[in-house]
Amino acid sequence: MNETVAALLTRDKGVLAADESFPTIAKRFEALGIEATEESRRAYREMLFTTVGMGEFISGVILFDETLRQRTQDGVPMAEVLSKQGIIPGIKVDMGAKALAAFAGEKITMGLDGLRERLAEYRELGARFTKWRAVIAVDEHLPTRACIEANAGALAMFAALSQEADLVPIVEPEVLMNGKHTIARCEEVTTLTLKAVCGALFEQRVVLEQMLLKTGMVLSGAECPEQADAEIAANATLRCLRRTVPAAVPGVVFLSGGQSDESATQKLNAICRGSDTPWKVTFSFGRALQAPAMNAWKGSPDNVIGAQKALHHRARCNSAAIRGKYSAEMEKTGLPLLEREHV
Ligand code: 5MM
Repeated sequence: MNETVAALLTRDKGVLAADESFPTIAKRFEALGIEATEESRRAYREMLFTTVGMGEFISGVILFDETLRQRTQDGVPMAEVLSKQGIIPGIKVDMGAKALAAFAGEKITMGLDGLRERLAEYRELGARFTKWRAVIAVDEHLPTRACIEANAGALAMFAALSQEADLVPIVEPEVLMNGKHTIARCEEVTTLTLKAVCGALFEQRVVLEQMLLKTGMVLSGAECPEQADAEIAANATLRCLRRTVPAAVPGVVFLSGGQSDESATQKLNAICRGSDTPWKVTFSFGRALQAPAMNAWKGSPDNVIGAQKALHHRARCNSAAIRGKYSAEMEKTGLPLLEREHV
């Protein structure tokens, strides 16, 4: 686990979240007129993972169960394709967020039943880390203490079981950005959530040194009329994390949460620029890394190179951001992708 943690946090690299469940990938494909089938999902993920040079900026990829069992067109297991690029395969092990009984508008993440057995199988299949996502909705009255506590408990049990199976857990409590709430309210909710999650991790004897925390940035709600800029968001995010996340946690990786790709990179840059933190900080974006690639791909083999260039470009921009070296200029001057080779 120590090696996996160190490799995931390799300087200048971050994690690609490509673990969309069936409903989520179907929604993303549908928006582009792509039919979601086992084959189209396979072809899409093969396109992502065979991007030449991706290993320069990406240390790990979070996979969905189906993908970990799939092979490329040439018959190479997806986990092996990633390993050949020097990228560590990981796996989403939760079974999705479902309605929390008696708490309208709130969700609890499922998947603890049978988890011990599934983890053993995932390790056999080549995964070296795991991920579990909890979602916390924000409005005037939400979240409730009960929802935060229930999700924190499940996250901690998932993390303990992962470590028992020699897999590094990525613990992801996501405070949703949907809503009209202010950045101050987001900071308040994120602080309460991270405090509860870190408390539960401690109670469940999770080894903090052998896990990563995946969190959202502290932002204004997507429908809030007053949108805080990158500097304000970065200060609020760092203040919140410093108050809640023990220094023993080796790394904090950010989700993008529905921000546009460039905005997520800009805010990551502001967080990392000149900040002195006890944990390493990097990205673990899903949409903000994949959106331009998926838009370029559109389900056609003719668009593979263009889509890979788009992924490579975003990975490179985010790598610059974690060094605090990203600028809007980079969006215009993307380096050409190397000629496609067999990886
Ligand atoms: C890639 O999206 C992940 C899977 O979501 P579903 O379980 O709903 O299909 C998601 O967990 C992701 O790993 C993180 O939330 C980060 O993704 P974003 O798009 O927020 O960066």
